[in-house]
Amino acid sequence: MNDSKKTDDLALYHHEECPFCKKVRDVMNQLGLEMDLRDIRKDDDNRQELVNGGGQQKVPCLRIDKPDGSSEWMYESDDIAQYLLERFDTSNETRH
Ligand SMILES: N[C@@H](CCC(=O)N[C@@H](CS)C(=O)NCC(=O)O)C(=O)O
Repeated sequence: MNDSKKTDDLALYHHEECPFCKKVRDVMNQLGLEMDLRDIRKDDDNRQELVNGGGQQKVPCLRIDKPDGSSEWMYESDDIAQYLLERFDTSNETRH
């Protein structure tokens, strides 16, 4: 995977039955991203991490780890999709 698709600083809290989560996973697949997926129904540690870190037990939530050690917890599937597209979608870039 080239550096432009690196997602080491990202994790998606989700569960399989959630349609908003599916929407985000579809965008990830469309962009060819592999990401740390943390299912909150299959693993209670993931659920607790989400509640303790983000403050709400709501999915999807994208965790963005910052270089200074802090994390941003992004709720709302539309905001997450837009963030991923802005950061990773290179299909409209002009090639020289
Ligand atoms: N507007 C939100 C809706 C997310 C949502 O309703 N997720 C459900 C699961 S499908 C959930 O986690 N609900 C728990 C809650 O809202 O507290 C989005 O687009 O991400």
